[in-house]
Amino acid sequence: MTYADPRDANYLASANKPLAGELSSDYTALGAQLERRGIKIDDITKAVANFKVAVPSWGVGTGGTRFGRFPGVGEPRNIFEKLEDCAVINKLTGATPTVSLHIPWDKTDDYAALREHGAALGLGFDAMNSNTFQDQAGQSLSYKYGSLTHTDAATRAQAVSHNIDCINAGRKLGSKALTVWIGDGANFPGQSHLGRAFERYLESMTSIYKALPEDWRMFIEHKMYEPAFYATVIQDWGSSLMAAQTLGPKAYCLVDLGHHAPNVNIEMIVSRLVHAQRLGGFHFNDSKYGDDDLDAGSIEPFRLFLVFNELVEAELARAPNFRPAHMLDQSHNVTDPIESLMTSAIELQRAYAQALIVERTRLHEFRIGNDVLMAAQTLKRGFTTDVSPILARRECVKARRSIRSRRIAPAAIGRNAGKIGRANKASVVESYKNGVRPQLLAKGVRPHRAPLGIERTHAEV
Ligand code: LRH
Ligand code: MN
Repeated sequence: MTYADPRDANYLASANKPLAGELSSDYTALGAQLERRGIKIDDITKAVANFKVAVPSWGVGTGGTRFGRFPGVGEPRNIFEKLEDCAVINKLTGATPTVSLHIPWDKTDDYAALREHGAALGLGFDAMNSNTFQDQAGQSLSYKYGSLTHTDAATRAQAVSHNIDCINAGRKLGSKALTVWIGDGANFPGQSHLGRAFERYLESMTSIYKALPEDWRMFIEHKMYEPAFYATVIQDWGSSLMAAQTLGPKAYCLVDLGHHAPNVNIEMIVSRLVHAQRLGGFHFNDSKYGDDDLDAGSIEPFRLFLVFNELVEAELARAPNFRPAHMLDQSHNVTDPIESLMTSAIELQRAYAQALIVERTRLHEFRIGNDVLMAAQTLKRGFTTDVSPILARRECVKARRSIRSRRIAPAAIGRNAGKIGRANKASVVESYKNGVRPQLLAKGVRPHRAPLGIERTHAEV
């Protein structure tokens, strides 16, 4: 029995061929529409093709919530397998050539081998993420009451050296940035001195900053609450910007879309950080209530568009020091992580394309003339234009459809050797033939990932 490897170019081409006709007529129609607005569709397609976003290594496994985790079949068991799954996302979207690691979740004793493995999969490494919001086995001092801002100097020093370890690991991987998010804060008024906690933060971050290689950046990630439920030391963009400006030119502010109170105007924050020349990058996701880490563009696509509108304005204005690092930071509990991350990468491309087709000259005139409605409508027209043909031209949507219908590889079962695999082999093959995924679901089996095309001997099944 041979299995199709959706990453195989011939396979993709054969899967895409039947769709080519309808795509080119859709693309031509959209091209004509944009032409009437003075916009060249191929310029937009080229810009979207160059849009890249990093995938979080922690996003390819099932995240879970504090109430439970329902792991899928064939979950990656280590960072090497996580990279294999990230490679599938990049192969099928062409938009995710780098992976952002989290230490110690992705700790390995051979970063050179990991770098090679990544390179062999066509992947590089984006910002490293430190973790002083959990205690690790064998850790001498606990972060229960904080890490970089802990009242105990030895605990702060422990957290500082962990961050420096992350930098050293990143240097071996070719990463060029360190993202520092800490959960430090208080649950009760009075528990901590708000000013001194911030000063301890700056003192610790200064030590980490000194360890940054010349060509590295440090991303400070603010968050309103959780795990602290009264005051968080880096609670908002203001605290983050003050810290970045205090630390030095390599320090930037990272905006995780889920780290704000509902209805906060995030695009305004982006505009201010661009003005301050301290916009380091994003953790894209979506949320309705708290830090829900849902798929980007799944709840508030208009808000995502408005964020990209600010990025396009900055790009067109050639804003100084404007080099945002784009990353996804999501947690997948009820969807297939590979599909969710592919979909999210494409939703970012969509928001970017929509922002790129806004008629900026007309918009400017209506703004200067205070023609409020026409200004609002002109901006919104970018959002209401269906740019799917541009995204499809990027060969991504079609591939996704194809992987849906054929995404079965025995190795998927291999990873979960044992009863599950054996029991469902028949049903897997059945659905493969029919190319219809729901059947599997009906049988309660998730035809899940394996490093597609990497066959494990059936003996393992
Ligand atoms: C904190 C956060 C941070 C990561 C973690 C996985 O909520 O957004 O970026 O370290 O999620
Ligand atoms: Mn984040």
